[in-house]
Amino acid sequence: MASTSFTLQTTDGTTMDLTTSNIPTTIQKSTAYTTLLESTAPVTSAAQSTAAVSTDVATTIAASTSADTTSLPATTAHMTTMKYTSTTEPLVPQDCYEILNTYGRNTSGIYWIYPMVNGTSSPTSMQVWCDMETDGGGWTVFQRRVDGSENFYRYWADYKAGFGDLEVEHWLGNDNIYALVNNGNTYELRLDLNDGSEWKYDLYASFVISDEAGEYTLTLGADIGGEAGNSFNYQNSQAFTTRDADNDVWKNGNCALTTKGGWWYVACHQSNLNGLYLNGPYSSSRREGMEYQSWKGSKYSLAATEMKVRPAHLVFIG
Ligand SMILES: [Ca+2]
Repeated sequence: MASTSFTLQTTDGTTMDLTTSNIPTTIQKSTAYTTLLESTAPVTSAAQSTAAVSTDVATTIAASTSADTTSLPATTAHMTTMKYTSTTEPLVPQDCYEILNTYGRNTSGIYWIYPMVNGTSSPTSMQVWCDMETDGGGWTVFQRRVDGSENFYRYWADYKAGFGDLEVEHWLGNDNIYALVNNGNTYELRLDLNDGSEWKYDLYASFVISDEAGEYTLTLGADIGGEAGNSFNYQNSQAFTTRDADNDVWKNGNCALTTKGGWWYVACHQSNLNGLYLNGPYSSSRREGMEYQSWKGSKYSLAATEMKVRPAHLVFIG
């Protein structure tokens, strides 16, 4: 039986043994300097996260590749991309923009990312849906509604951890969103909204939430584009509220209980994208639908939504 081991020559002259124990699934030979390790699981090996290899790594791998390693499976959209380089650039992707821009993956789908909260030393690994199509792609999606298949009227622990199906309806989870948008980059926020017949969007210059101790308080930058108005801005500076955690400013009630979502409620909302999936106009005065007031007014529940972030590198100030 042929060996499945590789030895990579690193830039500092040391060698690194890559065996089946630390190559989760595949190794892909690409152009020099962009050799990729890909897997269907999070990168957990310390060797993987610290290795640096020379620009001739592709040649090195080719020389040591045995027959059974060359037949390893092809890349799919569900694979993590990991880059070994001789520079100090990040060795694991922080977000979908990096997967697009640095690793060259331009197909929308599920990917592993490893955002690291600024000032800490260990990344938070998570799977996300990457939108690689909208306005050039590179968007990390953290909310999607599309058919009402998922229940969004949930508790604090659910919103904290995330729920749903990344392929369909989901909430990425407040802890994951916190890690993502506090990794040192400034992220712009895009809301894609559909009323059953057409899409409109709303774009904000920056989007941050605090950690759980800060009740995931929302800090939103200026509205910088889109045709849907700016109703999300009304929720700015508010803590997150769920049916079992009343952090809103309504003294005599809980907005999450009344308007049936988990959100940055004030008393209560001009947007309610985690509200009930009512799909069109509705008559209840409780305003529990997926509203975006500045576009469709109140008592109109949207048919589909996505909330997504991308580094604000395209925003020019001055
Ligand atoms: Ca309250």
